[in-house]
Amino acid sequence: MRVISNIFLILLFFIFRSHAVNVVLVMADDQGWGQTGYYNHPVLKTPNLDQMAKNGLRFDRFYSGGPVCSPTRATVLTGRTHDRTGVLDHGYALRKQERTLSEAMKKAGYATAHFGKWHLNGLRGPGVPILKNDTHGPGQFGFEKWLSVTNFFDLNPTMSRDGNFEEFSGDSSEIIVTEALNFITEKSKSKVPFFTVIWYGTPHSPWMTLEKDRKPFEDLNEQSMHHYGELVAMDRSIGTLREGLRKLKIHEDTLVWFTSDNGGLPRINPTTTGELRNYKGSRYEGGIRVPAIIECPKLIQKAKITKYPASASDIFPTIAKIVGLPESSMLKPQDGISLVPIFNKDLTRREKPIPFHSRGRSALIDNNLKIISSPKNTKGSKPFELYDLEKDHSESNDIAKTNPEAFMRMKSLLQDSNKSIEKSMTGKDYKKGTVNENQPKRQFWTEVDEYKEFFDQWRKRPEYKSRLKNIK
Ligand SMILES: [Ca+2]
Repeated sequence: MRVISNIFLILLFFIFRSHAVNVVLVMADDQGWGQTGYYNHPVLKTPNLDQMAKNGLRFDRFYSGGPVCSPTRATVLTGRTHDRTGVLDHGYALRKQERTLSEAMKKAGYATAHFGKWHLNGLRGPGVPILKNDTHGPGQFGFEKWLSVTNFFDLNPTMSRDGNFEEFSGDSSEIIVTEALNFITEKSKSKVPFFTVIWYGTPHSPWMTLEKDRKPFEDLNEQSMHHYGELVAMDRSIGTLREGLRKLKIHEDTLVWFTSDNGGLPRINPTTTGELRNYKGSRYEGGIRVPAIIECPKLIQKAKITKYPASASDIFPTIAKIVGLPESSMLKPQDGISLVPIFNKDLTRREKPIPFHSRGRSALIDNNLKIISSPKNTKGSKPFELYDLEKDHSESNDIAKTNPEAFMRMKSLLQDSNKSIEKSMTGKDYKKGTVNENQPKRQFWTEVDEYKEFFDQWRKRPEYKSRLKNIK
């Protein structure tokens, strides 16, 4: 009798597992809000992203976690504004005291894997393969398998597979999607649900492309030609991923969430941010508003475009809701909300504002209103600015003085949010109430002893050449 009931339980387990929603998070590195075909970019075509948008939920107002790369990655994995997590800027390490989405998914029985750019281990400089004994690599945050580099990577990269260095040839986006599909295929065949993170190094510098990809942009300047060529390869890899899921017949049950880690770059022509103000690094829309699409036929039956303001901080609570992760898997305070209610309903008003806190500056978005605050004596900035994003797409008309009521309300929301974030920064959210002292320092990998034996071999590589030029 007992044997029969055990078999029954095992059967139930497999039935549950084969119906669980798989999750694939995909993120570009420096793709601006304006750089998609579906926004009618003047030179770039993205047929695969367009197709994905046509079949899913497209966000027109999606915000990155911060104005640069590591911060947004920290926000994606924790559901929290990056300053709370110790990732104050690019190249800072994520604190081990945080609770991550990857750890929660692993605990929930998902097979977990990370592919591509990591940038949460405290190392700066062009991406190098992550060391096996890195205390803050993907393996330390719940990823069972990883093929990763510390930062941006490009054509013919050298990467680290669970700590072992490997050379690859070809476009970096295509390489990691092929590898991710190998992982997905294996898990899908053994009926294990999977959580796969694909973080591209594209279209970040150094810009290097295959000839076929840069060909349509030969009339542009050298930099822009390669930059746009990289996006062509990235879009093609999105097609490979979607087709791969269809071939495995798991696309209905797999949620793919595409976005970018920060706004577009300056000095690229034609422009990267649509008509938004400013670029990567800024709290104006050009620095933080990014493309985003969720595709999951099982949960989003009817394709649509939403103007609902959403953010990278919503990724964790949304996945938690879908998968049924316990409340305790998310460290409080959380800055995001579950977006599941907007999957099949036309909601427009967001109840919880979206906060930003970075480099001593802050901002807060509450539906159409946005307040920006800069420290005293910041060159060219007022202490407070207020914009109505619905009427003023390019943030050119500061309405703080003409709308005192709205201004006071927004200022008070911003001050509350800043207070809460500043409290988190000192470690008050952690059990012991302080930050662990052994945080890795923010440094270039050229200062790390274990990398020194590779310097001679890497000097010739175009991505490392300039960094190693003056180092023996
Ligand atoms: Ca970036």
